[in-house]
Amino acid sequence: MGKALDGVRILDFTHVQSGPTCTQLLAWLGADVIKVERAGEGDITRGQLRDIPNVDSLYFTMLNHNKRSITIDAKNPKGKEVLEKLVKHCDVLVENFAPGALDRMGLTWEHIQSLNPSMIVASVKGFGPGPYEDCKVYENVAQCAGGSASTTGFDDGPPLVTGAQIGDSGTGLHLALGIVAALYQRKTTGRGQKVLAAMQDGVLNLCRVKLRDQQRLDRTHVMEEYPQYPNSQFGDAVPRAGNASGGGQPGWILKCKGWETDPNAYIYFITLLHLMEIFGEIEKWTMTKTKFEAMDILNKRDIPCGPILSMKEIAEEPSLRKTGTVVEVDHPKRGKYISVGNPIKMSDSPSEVKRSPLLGEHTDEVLAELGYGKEAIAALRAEKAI
Ligand code: CAO
Repeated sequence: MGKALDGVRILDFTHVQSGPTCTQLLAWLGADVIKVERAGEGDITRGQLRDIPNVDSLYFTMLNHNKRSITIDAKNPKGKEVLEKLVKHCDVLVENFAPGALDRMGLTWEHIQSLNPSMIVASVKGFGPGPYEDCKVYENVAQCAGGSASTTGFDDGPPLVTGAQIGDSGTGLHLALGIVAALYQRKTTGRGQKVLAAMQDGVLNLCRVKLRDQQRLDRTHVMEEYPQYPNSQFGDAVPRAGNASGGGQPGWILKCKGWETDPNAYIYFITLLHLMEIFGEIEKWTMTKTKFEAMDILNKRDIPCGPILSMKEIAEEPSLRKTGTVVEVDHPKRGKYISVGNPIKMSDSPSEVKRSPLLGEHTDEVLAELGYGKEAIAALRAEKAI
């Protein structure tokens, strides 16, 4: 069966997490993703948080499925020539270098346009235009600058970052959507365009309900679904809401049977009036049930709730395996590992998860597609351009 993005070629200049999340999704949707890396080290994550010596880390393998890898020294004149050929050959360039790095490589928007006017140039940056536009940014910086940290945690504690990678993976998702829309628009205009997803903006988009609450607070000075109501004071900014839900349905995390020893023996419970008193009473009951027993009983009565699942439980959950949301992948150097598959399911564009490429695994193959013969490839290699 074909794939939604069959025929789309991506020049993937991404590294670390945000950019690779985007290009991995595009690859699952069928695009041919050619990942350009520096010879030797490659994407820095190949070597970070390794669990097996000298083998690509899970950090790398789980973010770079279904891609091809080519090594090019972008600062070598001959390497630059190869890159320029790739610019002409591809539909989209995706990058998440520090601000200015692409320009310093000579790949300015104007130059790319002169080589290929229909090329879409998609970037993740930490901040959009403004006072911080030149800053380098990692996940937690974006969570802090995008409003997530100030609204996460308990009222009497410090701001907290969340384990969900909303700054990196969240922004990668936003960028992928921008690229797909730009490809669609190109069908009528014939032109490429720049697509920018700033991490601060992506996090703020995911914290949209908290900006809603800021305006409610400005007007009414209290918010009845927050745990601060009615017993403590609201200040002038949206407070941390503990485990209260961000929607109109107040909820809390309650202990279940086994909570004394199992850090994840809890259930998320949603209810309405007299919150804390009700939660207190319900918790007396949930503490007599495991979280799964409570889930079964409550769902039969149409009461929304959710067990706190550990990563171990998620990894072992048969229904997630069945849908391909959790997949087992075989890698020539590390053997079998599990990963998150494509969370977007399409009836006419199924995703198969293929292992991540070894560093430079497809250099010769891609160069041959660009028209380089064996001798030319050997010469490039001798000059360390590839
Ligand atoms: N050949 C030659 N040079 C290459 C190359 C190649 N194939 N690939 C990369 N380089 C060079 C770049 O040109 C750059 O060189 P200069 O700075 O000298 O021009 C250099 O490698 C470093 O790139 P970088 O600035 O992107 O990397 P960094 O480690 O300094 O910063 C990061 C990393 C993530 C902070 C930065 O890239 C960034 O802010 N990116 C945007 C935001 C983002 O995506 N953050 C998410 C990171 S995941 O938590």
